[in-house]
Amino acid sequence: MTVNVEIDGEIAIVTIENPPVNALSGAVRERLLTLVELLDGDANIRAVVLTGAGRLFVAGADIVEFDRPPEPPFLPEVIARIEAAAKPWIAAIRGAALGGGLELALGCRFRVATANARFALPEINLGIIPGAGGTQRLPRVVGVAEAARIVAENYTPVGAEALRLGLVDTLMEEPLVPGAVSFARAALGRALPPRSLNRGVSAPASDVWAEAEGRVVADAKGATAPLQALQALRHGIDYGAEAGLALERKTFLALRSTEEAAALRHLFFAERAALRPADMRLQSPRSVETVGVVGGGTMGSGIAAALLNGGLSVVLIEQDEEGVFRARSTLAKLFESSRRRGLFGAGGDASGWMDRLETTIGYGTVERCELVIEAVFEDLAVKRAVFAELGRVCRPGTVLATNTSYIDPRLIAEGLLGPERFLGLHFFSPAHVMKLLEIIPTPQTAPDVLATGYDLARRLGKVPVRSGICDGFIGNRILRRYRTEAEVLVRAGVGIAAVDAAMRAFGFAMGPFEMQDMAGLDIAFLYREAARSRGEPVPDMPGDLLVRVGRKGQKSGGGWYDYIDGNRRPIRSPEAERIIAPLVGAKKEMAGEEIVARLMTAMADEGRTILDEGIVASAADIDLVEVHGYGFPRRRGGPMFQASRQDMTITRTL
Ligand code: T1G
Repeated sequence: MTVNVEIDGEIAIVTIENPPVNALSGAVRERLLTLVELLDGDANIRAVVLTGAGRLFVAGADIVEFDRPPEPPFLPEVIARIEAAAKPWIAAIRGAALGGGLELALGCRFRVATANARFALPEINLGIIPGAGGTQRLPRVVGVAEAARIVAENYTPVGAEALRLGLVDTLMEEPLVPGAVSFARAALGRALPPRSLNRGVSAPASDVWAEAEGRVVADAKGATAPLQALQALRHGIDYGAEAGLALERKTFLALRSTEEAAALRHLFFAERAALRPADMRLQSPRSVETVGVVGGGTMGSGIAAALLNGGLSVVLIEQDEEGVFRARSTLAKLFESSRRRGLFGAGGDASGWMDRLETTIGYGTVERCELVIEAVFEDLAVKRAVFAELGRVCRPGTVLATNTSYIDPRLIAEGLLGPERFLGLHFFSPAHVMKLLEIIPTPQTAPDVLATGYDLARRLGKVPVRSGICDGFIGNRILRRYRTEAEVLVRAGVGIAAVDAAMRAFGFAMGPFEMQDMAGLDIAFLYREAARSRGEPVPDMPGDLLVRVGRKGQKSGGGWYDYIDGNRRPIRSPEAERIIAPLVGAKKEMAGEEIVARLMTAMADEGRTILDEGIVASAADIDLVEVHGYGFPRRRGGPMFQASRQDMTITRTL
């Protein structure tokens, strides 16, 4: 780590160089504080340009430090000293000014930036709020309404938008630093603007707060930080900047040590580590620009949409005109949904999304694909037939992938020409939304083919998790255990609705029974029946009794719950309870926390078994599977994180 100083005439140039993202570690803060004193005392210096080495300005505070008590000098103190400096500081920003990086720039008298520079206060994604003046300086620079969106809603102005807001004073081309030095010289010839914190700010119309609060609470999904960020901002508007700073710091310090913040930091680092496993760091992926997708059903179309969203070209292969028509109409809907979700940027530019899609019948044009993903019916014979064709018509170097969700990829690849180029890429439905990608190599998969899977995940903005080969890989195995444990509770007399309510209160969008009604009870039933036909001692479960009388979930009009007139709202079903009664004990009251603990324990137990079998590399990977593939509430960190915290609690109480 260094913070370098160069002198250009009467201008000092201070460059933060703390790879990989110029995080404001304790050493950087210390050096900045020393420098502001030095430069203030140097009569030859009239202004200071502050910039970051490399591709971005500053990514924020050093998140690694958050697992320890805060260490002085504290960032608010450093920023306040820069803001109070006798010589004006000019922040020269390229790439990104995030979190504490934006707060540091707001402490400068001016901000100049390149057109690609992004400005954000992403602290709420870490379960905290800005802790170094962002909630107070920002509204005084850009106004309350815009500041509320940046502080509490992840609004990220870029370049020209930041200029329009007044967040930057001017945009400039590279080379940035010489431009900033010239800007500084010119600024010295004019009256300086007021320091950010001293700028006037008018209280907004009362509906601004009500609207912002409504949006923030609606989007928060139970997370506490966004609303508290907004409250800190408002406190400073209602009671003055000093009061706002005090509440901001108090709230930041309180949130920094919460379970939620620890969980979100755990996922932050796990997501980054997942993209760059140690054995892939020296592997070059094969070049892929055009991807074939075999099968235009729900999964195939979703995968095609994810590929198109990632900027790749797609050849979607169907068997007949009807299949092509169905796939194209599905893709048109997915295009609309991606555009509505803002996936094509503010301008809504679809960057030739549909132009990069070719739909075809048969394998006539598949030889131009560098990767082909099979997404046909989950049947071994059908998949084998597809790969027999692909092995024959694709170029020898083309990577071949199966999207199977539970069939052993080795069986699918049996007899395949060039098995080293084959692997499993298990997408999760809806594939253009769900971030999880389970990557399943076979023993023959070549390292550069595996690296191609990881590179595809990166380009699609997905979270890759490598899985060994077992029944259900990682996620479906844990899901089976979770559902079984939920049925064990019902068999013990705990109410179906009580279990679902407990898991919803924990943060799941749906409880296990509501979710199974949506997905279909027959999947678990058929799995258990298959095990029974293999002679395995699988006891009857309440769900089996329901399926046997045709109650398969929403698709059959009822499962664990009743559904009236096609309405998807689950209604308690006396009929279902009558059917499962032979397997259910006397009614048993169980507190929601205990229900959660039982189901978390079951998930973590299965996770530990999966780890022990070497199916997955780390407990954190299991958490990524659950959070990004199965709706595990992000602010809880995942079942393995939960278990580790319980263990810590147990250790602490022992
Ligand atoms: N602290 C420590 N390490 C960080 C970091 C940070 N803020 N940001 C990134 N890294 C590491 C990351 O773990 C990875 O490590 C490497 O840098 C490259 O990251 C006081 C309290 C900046 C947009 O939330 O959004 O300021 O795996 O793979 O895709 O109010 O990193 O190589 O060992 O993500 O090019 C607020 C978080 C902090 C920004 C770059 N700031 N970072 O993306 O690279 S809290 C953030 C990002 C705060 C103040 C509050 C992204 C990026 P490794 P990467 P990238």
